[in-house]
Amino acid sequence: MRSAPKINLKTWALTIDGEVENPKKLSWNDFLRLSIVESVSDFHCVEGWSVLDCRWKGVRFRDIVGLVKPLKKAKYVLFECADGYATSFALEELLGDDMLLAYELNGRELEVGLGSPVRLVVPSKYAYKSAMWVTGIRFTMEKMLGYWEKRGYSDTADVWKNDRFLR
Ligand SMILES: Nc1nc2c(c(=O)[nH]1)N[C@H]1C(S)=C(S)[C@@H](COP(=O)(O)O)O[C@H]1N2
Ligand SMILES: [Mo]
Repeated sequence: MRSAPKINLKTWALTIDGEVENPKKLSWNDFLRLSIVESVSDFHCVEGWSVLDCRWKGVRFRDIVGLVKPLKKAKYVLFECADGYATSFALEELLGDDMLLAYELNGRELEVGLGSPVRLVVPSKYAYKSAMWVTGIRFTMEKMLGYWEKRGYSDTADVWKNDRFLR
């Protein structure tokens, strides 16, 4: 885990690009104008702990998809973070109701140490897939491996299949 980056909301931007019809660069205010939902889910770490009933508030990833309109050839999504961290998914894995770009947890704005202003929440995957301090979302044709995935952690990271490390 790298240390939390200093982020100024006045200059913060979320860049969404790659294989999409409508690339976007959202300011903090643009982001808050997207449709906001709440979603309660559990959070599982690959090291064995879980946090149950997290009440996240944010924007559904699916709505981001609707905004930028990925091209047919976009099959994967890479999340890039202000601290240099990255992780990626198959696009189809991110379309569920509880995949959020979250900015609040249990009624309070995220603290910097929890990924503020925006972190990804993907409850079906181990926590290393939940990118904090997200500043870039890139739709790609090819799979791009993330930080831990390059270092031997499972790329699928499915909590229910116990996909922790490459086997
Ligand atoms: N940007 C960024 N996101 C990150 C990480 C990181 O180092 N940088 N660490 C990951 C790992 S390994 C874990 S276990 C979770 C920790 O999230 P938590 O502190 O909210 O439990 O964040 C994930 N997201
Ligand atoms: Mo982790």
